[in-house]
Amino acid sequence: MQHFSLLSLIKAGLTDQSHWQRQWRSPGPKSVYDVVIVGGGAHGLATAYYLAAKHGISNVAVLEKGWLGGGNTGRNTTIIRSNYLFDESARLYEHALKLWENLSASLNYNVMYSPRGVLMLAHNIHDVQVFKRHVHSNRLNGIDNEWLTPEQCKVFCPPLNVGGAMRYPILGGALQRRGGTARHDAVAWGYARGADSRGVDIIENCEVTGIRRGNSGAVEAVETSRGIIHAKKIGIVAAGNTSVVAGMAGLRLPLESFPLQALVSEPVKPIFPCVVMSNTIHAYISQSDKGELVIGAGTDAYTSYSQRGGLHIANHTLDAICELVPMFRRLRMLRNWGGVVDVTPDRSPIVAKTPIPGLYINCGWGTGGFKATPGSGDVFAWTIAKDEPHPINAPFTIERFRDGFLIDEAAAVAVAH
Ligand code: FAD
Ligand code: PYC
Repeated sequence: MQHFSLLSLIKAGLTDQSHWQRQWRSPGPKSVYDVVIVGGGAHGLATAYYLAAKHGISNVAVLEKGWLGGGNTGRNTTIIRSNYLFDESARLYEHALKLWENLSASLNYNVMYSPRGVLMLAHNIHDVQVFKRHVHSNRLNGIDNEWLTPEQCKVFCPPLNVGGAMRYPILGGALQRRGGTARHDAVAWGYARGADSRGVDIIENCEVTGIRRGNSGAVEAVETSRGIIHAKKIGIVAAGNTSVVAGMAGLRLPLESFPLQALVSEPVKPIFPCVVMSNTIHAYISQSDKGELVIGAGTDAYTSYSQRGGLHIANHTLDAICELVPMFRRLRMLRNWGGVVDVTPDRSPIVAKTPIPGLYINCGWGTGGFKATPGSGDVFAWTIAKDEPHPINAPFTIERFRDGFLIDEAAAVAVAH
């Protein structure tokens, strides 16, 4: 029998970490690209993929300061759903959900999309009214969503505690059966592989440090830790850091950045059949295929670029989850981590051209952009390729904050933060 050292496995590209790194070329930058995408998260990679696959634009570079999917893409709790209140959001997230349904086949890469149902729990009269309003609004938009009584919640998710004296009693829930989860890093890898095979250059460890504009004001190049790279068009998809990168071109954005954290428990046998969200107590639970309970907590109260959240926020979430599912008291937590999300005043994203010729931005997904990945990449690629928005992202402009056409999902509580 042959024995291999870890080093030899890494050199041969056979460890888990190097598995994805060896799948594409990481060439030196070319002198000029048609499009440079700043940010190698799943949104940036999906954008590059659709530019090549749908618009025939493959002279594209994706520049990532770290490793692919190492930002929020690889840090989120992977909840996928399209049960947003307003028509504009419903169209955007439903477009994404439809793409999720065939994504593994389209990419020929298993992203482990699992439509196991997302159940949003109501704990007070306000929740009940808001979620019932969502159910009606979603149905008018052709999106599945249904109201469950506490007893029906218990049938759908048996570990839930629907009786007893609780601080947060379960008064019912809104269930989107087509919602679910996917494997986050596989999404980044699948899009990266698809983009690479169509000729896109993916350049890791390449931080963008400046954006150069010509006399006309149009973008011309990015300055990076690996030198200057010329580009006719630049798309910024740098969640959490968008204001910093856009500021390099002289563009101010209505964004704030907050830490958001998640935790996983030790792995256990399958016990939790669906995704449960509780907006009121800022807790989300699902079980990964490895058996870990994946638990999302709330955002920190203060702005920060730190990729870790306050311990008291995690403690609050665990308190609440142990009330919702008392058997979880016996579990140990394995690890926690944080990401940095950028949020707009109305908690809806900006996916748009900017006033600077050749500069496009995709940001402001806040705590909820993973679910949007395929739809976001698709409509952003359209916007860059045609220099005009796709009808689905047309409302998601920067100008809406000046003109007052907000898409106020913050007030609509489509997500808990
Ligand atoms: P990222 O994956 O963060 O990619 C941006 C990339 O840009 C990063 O890799 C970063 O390194 C790179 N970058 C930044 N600056 C530069 C630079 N100067 N030069 C080069 N590269 C740069 N959403 C959901 O829909 N469902 C959920 O359940 C969910 N849970 C979440 C839980 C947590 C704990 C967190 C943190 C987020 C959660 N989200 C969720 C939100 C979701 O993760 C994000 O909206 C989504 O992943 C954003 O994807 P992205 O590709 O835009 O960003
Ligand atoms: O958008 O569904 C969501 C979500 C859950 C946890 C964080 N975001």
